[in-house]
Amino acid sequence: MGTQRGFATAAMLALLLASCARTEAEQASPETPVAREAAIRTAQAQPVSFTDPDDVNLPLDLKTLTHANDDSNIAYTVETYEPFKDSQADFTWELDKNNDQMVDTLVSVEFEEGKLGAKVEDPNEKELGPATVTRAGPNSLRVSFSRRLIGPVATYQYRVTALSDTNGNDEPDPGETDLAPDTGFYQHRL
Ligand SMILES: [Ca+2]
Ligand SMILES: [Ca+2]
Ligand SMILES: [Ca+2]
Repeated sequence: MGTQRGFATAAMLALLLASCARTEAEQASPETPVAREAAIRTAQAQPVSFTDPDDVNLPLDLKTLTHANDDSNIAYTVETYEPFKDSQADFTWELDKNNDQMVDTLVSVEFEEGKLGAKVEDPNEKELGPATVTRAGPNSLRVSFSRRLIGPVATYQYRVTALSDTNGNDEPDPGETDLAPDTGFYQHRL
């Protein structure tokens, strides 16, 4: 009697253990905290892209805009419908950090002193820090800057302007710009 009961208890225990092990295995795979965090990081690093229509008869007609970020930097790319020379490049990203439709920070790329340059400024043209610009192709370029320059925001919105200075006066005039998006802003969730 005693042996039988002992055997039954052992069998029950074995069953119980087996079912526990199965449950644990199911829970462990594939959503471990490390895997989940890695997945989030990968998702954050994936560029998000937007398309602007072929809508202006200017050398710089915005086509594709992307944003991406990692823990320390934000990067944008711009692609136009036609190839452009370094000397024609004039792009500005206008960032609204507090959702009041007013621009708080500007990231600009211009051809100055014989080369492409980029910087981060406030609306009064006070330089907040450097940005790095590289050509990504005959129709495109990439600019990146430190996240520290925009402070601890979790999300912000931005729009992009391309200036084709067709009258050569170094100033934006009506009919010289392409704006993306045409109204409003793109959202960037950091
Ligand atoms: Ca366009
Ligand atoms: Ca604002
Ligand atoms: Ca002009």
